[in-house]
Amino acid sequence: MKTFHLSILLSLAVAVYCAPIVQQDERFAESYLKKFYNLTEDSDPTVRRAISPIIKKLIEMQRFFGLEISGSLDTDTLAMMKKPRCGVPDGKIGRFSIFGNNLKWEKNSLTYRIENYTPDMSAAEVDDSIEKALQVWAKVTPLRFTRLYSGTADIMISFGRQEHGDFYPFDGPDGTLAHAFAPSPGIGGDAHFDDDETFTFRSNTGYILFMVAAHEFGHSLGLSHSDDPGALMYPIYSYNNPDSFVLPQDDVNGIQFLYGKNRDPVQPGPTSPPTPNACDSTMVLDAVATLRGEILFFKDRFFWRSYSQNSSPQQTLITNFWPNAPVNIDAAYESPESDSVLLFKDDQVWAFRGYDLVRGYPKFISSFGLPKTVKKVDAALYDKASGKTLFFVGSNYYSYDEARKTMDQGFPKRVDQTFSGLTSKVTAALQYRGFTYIYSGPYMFEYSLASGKLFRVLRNSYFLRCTNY
Ligand SMILES: [Ca+2]
Ligand SMILES: [Ca+2]
Ligand SMILES: [Ca+2]
Ligand SMILES: [Zn+2]
Ligand SMILES: [Zn+2]
Repeated sequence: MKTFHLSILLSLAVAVYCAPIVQQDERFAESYLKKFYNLTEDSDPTVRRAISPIIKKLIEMQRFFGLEISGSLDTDTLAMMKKPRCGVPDGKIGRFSIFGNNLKWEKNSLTYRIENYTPDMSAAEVDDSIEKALQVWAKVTPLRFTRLYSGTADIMISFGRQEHGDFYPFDGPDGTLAHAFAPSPGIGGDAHFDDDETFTFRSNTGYILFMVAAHEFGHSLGLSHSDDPGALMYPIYSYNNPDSFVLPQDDVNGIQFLYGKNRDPVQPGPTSPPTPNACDSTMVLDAVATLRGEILFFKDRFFWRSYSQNSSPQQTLITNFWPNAPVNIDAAYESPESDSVLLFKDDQVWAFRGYDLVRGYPKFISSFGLPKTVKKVDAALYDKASGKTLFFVGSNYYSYDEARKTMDQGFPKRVDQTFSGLTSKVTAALQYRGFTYIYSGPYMFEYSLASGKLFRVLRNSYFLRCTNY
């Protein structure tokens, strides 16, 4: 992986060597850390420090986002910095957090006013998006919102571009999408949207105003950012269908910590499943795969990345890594032949090289030559020694030759014929350091694929270590 050490970058030699791009990235990273991690100009440059303030802030940012703590501006870190996000700085590491001193409204009846409109949407669509975004919070608290059409409301809502009347100018298209102020009189509670963005009601292009507004109103009510990648208060924008959106558990915990529960006798709407927890010993993983030496563990909308045996696995949303990827996948494997990771869901397969969807994907799984009767695969395993990929379907498995790109003759075979003792359903599979791991529920069977010998029965936690404390 390409890494640029910021400290080295400051030296002239490197700057001359690859000036335009690198300097641009370095400046971009520095302004990102100033905006979101309170990086300040070094007041006394003559004081020698063991670790530069930039690297310290970079590490803080990598920790918040669950990136590898490299202390350098590596490609993953730069990619995270370039994602569209909220303009409010990131706070402490941890699940939901609040601004200092339990900053909250001392009343449950709040007013809001929409001061102006974006040309991207009809006024009715803006009104509806704002109303629904406030209701996200009202549903789980005693908070109630009343719209004002004139005068000063607690939550003043406006669209603006660049310098727009506070000390936090917007930045043109992408980057910062919006920001909002914590509860207090005056500008407190107000939410500003960057009108250099294209906002949308519910289309796939542009930013869903409802999602951006629901996040910003979390700030208006007193929540700071969460490092739970499943939380609405995670600082990075992610697409959600506004019609089926349910406030994630972490945000419910946060807002109820400040305001308590909704006291209505009839609780409106469903609740959302919590973000999967590596410490849950009953968890059944959807799929497991390697990626350039790392292990990826898939569950629901998320996956964990395990960089090495020495660092704890980091959780992220699948769509934060691959915006076009499916969620709740069935199976996954890495094909070294095509340097890509393949994700399976129902009768389709997606291939990604780095962050990019490979051209021509998604395809139907029948394109491998699997029989039409196979509607989905339960797990996929790439065997390094033979260059074959095994597809597990019910109590059978098929073999695919990666080099010849054809299915092998003589299949399907019964799983328990090759993998002794494996009579329950295969849920995921992985080959790592020469051993073959077949997952069945929360258990993992360790085999030698060559001899078919079963060595150990382990739990998920063997690789996906629980690091909560
Ligand atoms: Ca206000
Ligand atoms: Ca922007
Ligand atoms: Ca599976
Ligand atoms: Zn935010
Ligand atoms: Zn503003």
